Amino acid sequence: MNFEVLTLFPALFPGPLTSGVTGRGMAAGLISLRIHNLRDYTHDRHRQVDDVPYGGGAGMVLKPEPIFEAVRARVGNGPVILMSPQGPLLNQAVVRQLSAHKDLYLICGRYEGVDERVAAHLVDQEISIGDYVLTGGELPAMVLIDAVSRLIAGVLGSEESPKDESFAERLLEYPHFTRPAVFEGHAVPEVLLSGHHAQIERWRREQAADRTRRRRPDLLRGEK
Ligand code: 4FV
Repeated sequence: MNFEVLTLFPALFPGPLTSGVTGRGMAAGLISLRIHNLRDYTHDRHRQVDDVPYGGGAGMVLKPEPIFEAVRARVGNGPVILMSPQGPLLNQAVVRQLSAHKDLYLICGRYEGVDERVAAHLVDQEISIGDYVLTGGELPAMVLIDAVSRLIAGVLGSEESPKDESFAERLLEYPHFTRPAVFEGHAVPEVLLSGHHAQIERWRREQAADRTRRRRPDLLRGEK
């Protein structure tokens, strides 16, 4: 999987992605990151990437020209995604869909946002990581890269497994326990020490369903 990222702050990358699973995935050549500096697609001596909003109002808006030029010069031919609060929320189903592509191109907004003609006439989809406003699209891009990378074959080592994890079946995950069997008087559930796999599997399914019912009933109703 090749990730291309268009950003005003290329130095933020690869950042946290060099550690752990994604770091190993990059070292193994299973995932690659190509960072593009938006300013490299300007041609005026001020290298202008933003301008005042038509209609007035505070803040600045990213201009369309450098973004269109950058995307048209891209290496890959997978989906072009604008990270933005206006997009549908990223979830595991969307992550799974994106992981089927060979490459993804991620556009990171800054300031008040990006000229609407980018969303309307250039990108394949907008994606939001949550209903809150960040200072930039770089952290959302890293979140998406991390989540998608986990599903690339060979990226997860034996100590992790994408199998039956949270949201795979729209359920929260069952509780995990490890040694010691008793910690500060809190014991691990007996069934997990029983070695009785069928009973353990049933307990885990019940736990996942129960905590989903209590904490995230929206998941059971299949709400987006
Ligand atoms: C965001 C989000 C987000 C909006 C204005 C960057 C900021 C600034 N992106 N999910 N939530 N972006 O807040 O994806 O341009």
